[in-house]
Amino acid sequence: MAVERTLSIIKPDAVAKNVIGKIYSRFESNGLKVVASKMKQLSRADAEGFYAVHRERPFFKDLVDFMISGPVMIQVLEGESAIAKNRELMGATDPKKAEKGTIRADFAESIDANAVHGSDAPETAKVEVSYFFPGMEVYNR
Ligand code: IDP
Ligand code: MG
Repeated sequence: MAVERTLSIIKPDAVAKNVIGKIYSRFESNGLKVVASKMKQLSRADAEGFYAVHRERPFFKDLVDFMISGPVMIQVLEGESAIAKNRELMGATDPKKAEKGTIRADFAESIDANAVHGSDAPETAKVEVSYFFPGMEVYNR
């Protein structure tokens, strides 16, 4: 077990629903600490750069349009196995397939508007944390 840092985003749908606090509370009651945070209206360039790995996917334009449709809340979470723990709390990408009690099952409507983002591996966590919090130290191996 190792203490890790991961990047989390509360997407525009969940910010608009006024459930930032409810989602933070899931993190806090499951051993994850918010160690950096900011609310931001992403530009198209911000969102395209962040999701560059999905550039060739058919849903890329819709994803970017959605991510810039309103402000997002961006945070770095820290804790034991933070990357996997956050993914577990988030639930499956498609909220209809997400396990009961997960953030996506409870707060998301569709695969497009699915409430949260979370890094999926140590390498992506490192890149994603520095994308929004340049200079922040990450030691994930
Ligand atoms: P993840 O957010 O669970 O890691 P990814 O496969 O990395 O899922 O996809 C990134 C985001 O792109 C998803 O959260 C979702 O908003 C969107 N997305 C993924 N697959 C589809 C799809 O088949 N249709 C529409 N949007 C999708
Ligand atoms: Mg992903």
